[in-house]
Amino acid sequence: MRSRSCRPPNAVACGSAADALPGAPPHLGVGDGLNLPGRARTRRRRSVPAALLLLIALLIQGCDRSNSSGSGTRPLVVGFSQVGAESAWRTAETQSIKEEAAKRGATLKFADAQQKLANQIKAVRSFIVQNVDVIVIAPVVETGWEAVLTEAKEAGIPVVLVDRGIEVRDDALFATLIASDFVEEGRMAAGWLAERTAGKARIVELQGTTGSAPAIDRQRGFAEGIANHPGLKIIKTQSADFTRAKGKEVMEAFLKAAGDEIDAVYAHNDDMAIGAIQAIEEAGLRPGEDILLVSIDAVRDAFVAMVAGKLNATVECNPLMGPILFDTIEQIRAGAAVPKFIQNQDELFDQSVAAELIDSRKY
Ligand code: GYE
Repeated sequence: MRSRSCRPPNAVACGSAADALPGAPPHLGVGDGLNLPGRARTRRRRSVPAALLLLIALLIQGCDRSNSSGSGTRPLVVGFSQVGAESAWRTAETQSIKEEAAKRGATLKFADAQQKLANQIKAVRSFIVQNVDVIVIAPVVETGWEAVLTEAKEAGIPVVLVDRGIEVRDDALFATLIASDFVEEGRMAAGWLAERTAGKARIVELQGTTGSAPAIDRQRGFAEGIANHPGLKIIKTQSADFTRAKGKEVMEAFLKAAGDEIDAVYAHNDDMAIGAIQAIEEAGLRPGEDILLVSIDAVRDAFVAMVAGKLNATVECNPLMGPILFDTIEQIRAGAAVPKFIQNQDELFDQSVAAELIDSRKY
């Protein structure tokens, strides 16, 4: 099944990824395995050598570490395989997860896959060897996960997916997916464009990373959204890998090939839209006026571009996953049932609200 598109009836909608879930278990503290009162007592009993006591303490901690099913008293160890650092959104997500791990005294083993599935698989295998408590993956693409997730399952290590879903036959291979509904984001972008252009525009599409859940679903959602508007036509579509540099490069090629025909750009993320804005300006046209732009993420630079009148609208995709991720991990470790899909709620912002909201944006 395609986990990213599943909408089980028990899906939890989160008003904001920054909201903590109520009733989460108390956080674990660093050094809980070697607490001070115990050591103070040993000093009073002078007959027991300090080195022996230290050895016993380390052994106790070692036994506790091997118990990965309960929440225990030792600090939580999480392995996180991140896609890379291709966009401002991605950087914000990484920062949120690192900050939350530090806040809760958890050890985060972070691996940057540089956009490669092979690197992610290697990282997950290394987390299994290190016997981490939980493995968190932001999967670069949807397919290719069966074997390594089966290995994690056999090792008894729960896997939590963040921000992108995967396609696996057995969805018991992961505990939950925390993400936005990318199809809906595409529909929202299409709805805005249909309204703004009264249903008439020749559109070029900048797609995200080929084979990734957000690229597949944002394309699908947008196509669905324009289906009832025969005057809205996609005249060119190509991947620009979610980066600014490629967004600019692909837009330059579109402008060269289609010249005056382009009325609007639909970009699967803000970074590619910002790259396209540069290409449009360099071609002597006015982004936001001669060519309309709508994209997804709602990062700070998108608000800057909207205030400047160069980007017309952006659909939010909240990257601040840290708090909800660690709440969910604590629930899994406490043995509580968690929904298979925990959905972030997104909304669309356009130029009319950009100046008013820019200072309150958190990423
Ligand atoms: O929209 C884009 C990124 O997976 C939701 O990946 C994420 C997407 C995000 O690089 O900017």
